[in-house]
Amino acid sequence: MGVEDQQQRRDTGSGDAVAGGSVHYRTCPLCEATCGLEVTVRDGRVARIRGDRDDVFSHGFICPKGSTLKQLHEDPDRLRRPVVRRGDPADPTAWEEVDWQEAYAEVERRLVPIIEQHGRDAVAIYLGNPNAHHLAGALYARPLIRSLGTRNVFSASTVDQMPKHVSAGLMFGGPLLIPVPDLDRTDFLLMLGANPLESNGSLCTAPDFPGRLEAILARGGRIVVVDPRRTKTAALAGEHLRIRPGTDAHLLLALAHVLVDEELVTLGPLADHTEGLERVPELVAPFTPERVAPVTGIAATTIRDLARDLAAAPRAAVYGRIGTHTVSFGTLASWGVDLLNALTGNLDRPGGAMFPLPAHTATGTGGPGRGYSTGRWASRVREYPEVNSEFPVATLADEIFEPGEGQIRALITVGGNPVLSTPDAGRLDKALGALELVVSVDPYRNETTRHADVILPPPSPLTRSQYDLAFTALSVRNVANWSPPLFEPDGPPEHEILAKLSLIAAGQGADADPAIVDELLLHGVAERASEEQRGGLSVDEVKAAVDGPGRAPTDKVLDVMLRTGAYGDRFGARPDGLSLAVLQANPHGIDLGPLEPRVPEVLRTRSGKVELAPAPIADDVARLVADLDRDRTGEVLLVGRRHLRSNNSWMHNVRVLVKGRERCTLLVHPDDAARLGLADGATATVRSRVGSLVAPVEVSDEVMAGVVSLPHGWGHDLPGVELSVAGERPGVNSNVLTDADVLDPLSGNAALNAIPVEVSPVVS
Ligand SMILES: Nc1nc2c(c(=O)[nH]1)N[C@H]1C(S)=C(S)[C@@H](COP(=O)(O)OP(=O)(O)OC[C@H]3O[C@@H](n4cnc5c(=O)[nH]c(N)nc54)[C@H](O)[C@@H]3O)O[C@H]1N2
Ligand SMILES: Nc1nc2c(c(=O)[nH]1)N[C@H]1C(S)=C(S)[C@@H](COP(=O)(O)OP(=O)(O)OC[C@H]3O[C@@H](n4cnc5c(=O)[nH]c(N)nc54)[C@H](O)[C@@H]3O)O[C@H]1N2
Ligand code: SF4
Ligand SMILES: [Mo]
Repeated sequence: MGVEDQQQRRDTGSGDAVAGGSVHYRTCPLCEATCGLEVTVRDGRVARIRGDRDDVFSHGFICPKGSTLKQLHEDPDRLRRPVVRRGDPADPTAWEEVDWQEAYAEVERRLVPIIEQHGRDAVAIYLGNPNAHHLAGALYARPLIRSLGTRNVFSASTVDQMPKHVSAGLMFGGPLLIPVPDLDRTDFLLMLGANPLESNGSLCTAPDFPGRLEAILARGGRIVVVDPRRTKTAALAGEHLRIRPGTDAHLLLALAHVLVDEELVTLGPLADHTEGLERVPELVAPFTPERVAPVTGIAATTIRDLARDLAAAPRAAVYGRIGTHTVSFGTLASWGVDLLNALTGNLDRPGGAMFPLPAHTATGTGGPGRGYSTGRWASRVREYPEVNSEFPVATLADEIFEPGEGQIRALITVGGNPVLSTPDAGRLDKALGALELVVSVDPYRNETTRHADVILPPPSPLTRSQYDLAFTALSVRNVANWSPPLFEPDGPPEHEILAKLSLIAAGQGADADPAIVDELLLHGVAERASEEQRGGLSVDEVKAAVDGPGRAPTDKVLDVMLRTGAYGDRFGARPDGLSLAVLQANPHGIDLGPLEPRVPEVLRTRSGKVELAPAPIADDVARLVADLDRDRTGEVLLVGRRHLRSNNSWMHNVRVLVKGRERCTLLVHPDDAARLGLADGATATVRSRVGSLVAPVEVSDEVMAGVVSLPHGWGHDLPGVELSVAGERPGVNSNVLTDADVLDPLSGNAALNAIPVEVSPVVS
């Protein structure tokens, strides 16, 4: 293991021994791993952050980002007050700090006429990744969307995991019914397009993912990593299959083909709970290992052996992430993963892929549900189907540029940086510049928010309570953990900002009381709670039960969810059950045990069964068959990568994370370097159908020949950006190369990997 990995385990944060001070525990909100942090505060400042050894889930694990909550809190570039832009973003005098009331008034003054003149669809919203990591984003984004009343809803989900939502929706009946690999009990993990040694895991919440992988090997299990690059995860696993980017769906269906062909299919616990098994043989028939081998670059014998080993393993889990989702066959690959889990008897079985039961949700009631569908409406310009009430962010620029009824004229961004994170970013950057109004809820003036007319900055994460609604539902153990705010906020909390925007959008004016929205939200959950426990508390009694001095409105809503949830105290009916008060008394979290089988009651399909061959997916297989015969000679394909010390686009302003060697480099295989005349340390021009950039070359056989790799989230040198540290080494924006026209048709997810490029030396 290299130095960086060791640092990942090390238990220290900001350094020196801390004498005195008070100690606080909280969950890190920065990535999906949800590590417990121990924060020492002295003289009103963070003195040290390290891993909380007593955290029931993370047991002291921390990565280098966890301790930088201190630096983020103290970052002088973090906005403390709203700013209004009155001129060109690049002109420093154009940016004026205003007070909150003025900022809201400015939003009202400019937003309301746009709605009145051009209708509600003229205002779009983009929600970024951090919204999934805190209560305000998770609870208050929906009311905002509802008040806006627009169909132009976009989010980072369509540059990320939307294919998983679609396959889960079609197979299990709900977009959030995502099976999670049971890392701690599996004997065989087949992992495609994920690099948890850098990312710390995704759609699989497992603090100390590296340690959990090592434990698989230590107990005699196997890990096979499928990735075009020999990542740290591949190195740890010891078994690495290099795959041609964009061909995981082909591989997965070839594995299924072998299972069918060699009669290795065993549904195990699912035997009485599936529908559509009879369609599987015909769907996978074209994907013989021999035909798929030249496409994927993985030998036919290897594919056969892998399928046999998967079938033979006592407990196996197949897991795919970013590399399998952000490609044009994303939904097929996502289906392929769970199809394999099902066909090998590993779906819903310990050590296989299982459904978590988080504390804030109730158990399913059983019986068939209403099923899942997409395309209830379509986007205006490209007619992309709505998926989970969103359109692909890849088409946001189209909707801004194309004149006509319904054209987007204003955009609200909340915790997102689409100028660095979405495809054909150069075009989107221009599109944002052409809007009549941009409002951003964001702590930084960055590549996206420099286009804002008003920036409304939320206070630092250390000023809010923390409970992970999203990631407890994707977790390898059922765990509940709540952390109180550590410091007083230096401005209104984020739920209040979002409530204010909701009220403005609803026409109630900039002076309306945000408590109106708090009350609506609480009333909604209280009403449901009251109905669910027939004969129990009235709505008002539920509301009174979760009230408390100084309690944030988000925490009241959470308390209702917890108390009526699967482990809840049902407001006293189950005295040893969970409530916010119980979590408050347990600062290291509460472990609710390993995942339990949940089929069939978890299913929400119309049939009440696991749908193994849902029609929209079955129909899309023809596209994959056609791709088998595509001529690929001479292709050079671009893929992305993540580094442990970064977090998408927004943590490059933390000096301790960006020091050291340049990380925004183009990885090129030595054979390609020789062929293209590229030397290590030289610069190369990379060109795609939509854009080009110049990046420093790092020659390495880490990547396979015919593949180049560039991380995303860089390119901080745009005029008007106020990130002093990030600006020192801006890097380049890889998404100027990704093509907004190439997406996964079923989910609308952008293809951010497997981008055809031309690479040539820069001649100086
Ligand atoms: N080429 C390529 N592109 C990719 C990817 C890839 O692998 N390759 N990955 C994709 C993935 S998985 C994702 S999730 C997206 C991310 O895409 P985005 O969500 O658009 O981008 P982030 O970089 O996460 O930007 C987060 C923004 O939120 C702000 N922020 C941070 N904390 C808070 C907070 O508490 N409240 C608010 N309101 N704002 C906050 C930051 O300042 C920043 O502006 O990028 C995608 N883009
Ligand atoms: N340090 C850090 N941690 C993060 C983030 C971060 O930016 N930095 N971002 C967070 C977010 S928002 C997310 S969604 C998660 C993502 O978590 P992961 O999915 O683990 O993300 P990556 O590290 O990008 O790993 C993707 C891998 O896919 C490979 N790949 C690319 N194309 C293909 C392909 O066609 N097939 C296959 N099989 N592999 C391919 C890449 O080489 C790379 O190794 O990480 C989260 N955690
Ligand atoms: S792994 Fe993720 S949750 Fe854990 S400390 Fe690092 S950033 Fe925070
Ligand atoms: Mo993501």
